[in-house]
Amino acid sequence: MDSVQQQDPQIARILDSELGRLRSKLNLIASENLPSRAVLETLGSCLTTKYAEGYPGRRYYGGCEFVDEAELLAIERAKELFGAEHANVQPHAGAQANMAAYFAFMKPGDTLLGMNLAHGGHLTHGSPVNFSGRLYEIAAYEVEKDSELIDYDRVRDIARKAKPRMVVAGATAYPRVFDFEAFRSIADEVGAVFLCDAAHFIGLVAGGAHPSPVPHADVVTFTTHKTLRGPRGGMILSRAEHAKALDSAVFPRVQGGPLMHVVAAKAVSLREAAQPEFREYAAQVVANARELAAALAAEGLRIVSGGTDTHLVLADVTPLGLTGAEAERRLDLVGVTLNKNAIPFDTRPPAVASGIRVGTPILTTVGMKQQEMRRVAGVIGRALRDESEATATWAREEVRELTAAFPAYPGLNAVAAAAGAG
Ligand code: DSN
Repeated sequence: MDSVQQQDPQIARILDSELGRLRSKLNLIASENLPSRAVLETLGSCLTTKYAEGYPGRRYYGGCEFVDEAELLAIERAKELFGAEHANVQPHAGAQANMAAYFAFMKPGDTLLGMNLAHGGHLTHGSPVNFSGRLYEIAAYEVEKDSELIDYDRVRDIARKAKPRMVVAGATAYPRVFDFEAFRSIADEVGAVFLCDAAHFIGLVAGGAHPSPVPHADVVTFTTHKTLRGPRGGMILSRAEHAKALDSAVFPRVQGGPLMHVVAAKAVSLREAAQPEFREYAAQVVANARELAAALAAEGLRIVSGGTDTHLVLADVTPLGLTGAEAERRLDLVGVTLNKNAIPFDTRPPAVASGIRVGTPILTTVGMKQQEMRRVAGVIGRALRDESEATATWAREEVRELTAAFPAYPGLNAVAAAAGAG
């Protein structure tokens, strides 16, 4: 701790400020979470120094005996937790996990069927500005205009016409459970590989609060830092038959040396996710999101698809006469952090958007429950409807009371966390 403060006061101040921000705002970014202090300490450990290109027992560097142990633990814990035949714990992020999985099964020019980004998909599911949209022919499915849900018969029709090599289920802003059996049957019918990008909901799967894609998909990719509450990073699960193709796609095709401090921190978070308390956490994340959706609807926002099955809610703010960008700005002023988000069939550009996306992983980690969700929705609704200074003062006080009662990282010193001293 002292060394950062003494050697680099500018960075020490930034670390302190960021911890202060986490503690003083209501953090509703659906893709973020607060990993445990054990995860933070492992991230700040000496494992960051180690080059370990290759896999346990097959490295290109000496001195890997201890990082081998860490990686094997992460692999075994992932397989056990998710009931998977194979795990690769090295992807630096979700995008690299997807890239490796695509490289394992597709050649440039092959067709990928994924969810349209504008309807909730992800950049790596075929956006023209991403490598996926540049390397592959893209066929996209969307939600239906009336229900804002996926119609699986329509996905099947698109797959029959496009004949994709890979079908991808998964999204960043779809609040509903994907029908994995339907995707399996569609993939089988057209002879495609079925990949589920479970980045957003994998922690709910670990905690038993969401169906698992593992029995249905050929490959499951995800990030470890969202609902799973681990370090920033990616992971791939698969059937044993695909292990070799996926491993060689991660290294050496997509990545070089794995980040061994992150791999070890993944192992720590997988152990945490296997504990009974994590099941309670996952169930509460969903209960909180459902409560938040209902309370936001009562505040006059339109809830996309009418509700949620997961940790996130997509809400249309146009009934309040606002854009998503304006809503994000107004809420930031009173201490509520979230992101503007396109809603299905949005007529506004993504940088403006008509909606906001809110998620409950962080509020649930700090201990909030349904009654706090009603207060959070009250802050959002009133701050969006009324820009007066009196309302802003009331909203800031609500945020102050809630964050004081449910602090992020109580007792933690920001610089000490970064140094691994806790
Ligand atoms: N950026 C992530 C999210 O916010 O959903 C997806 O990668």
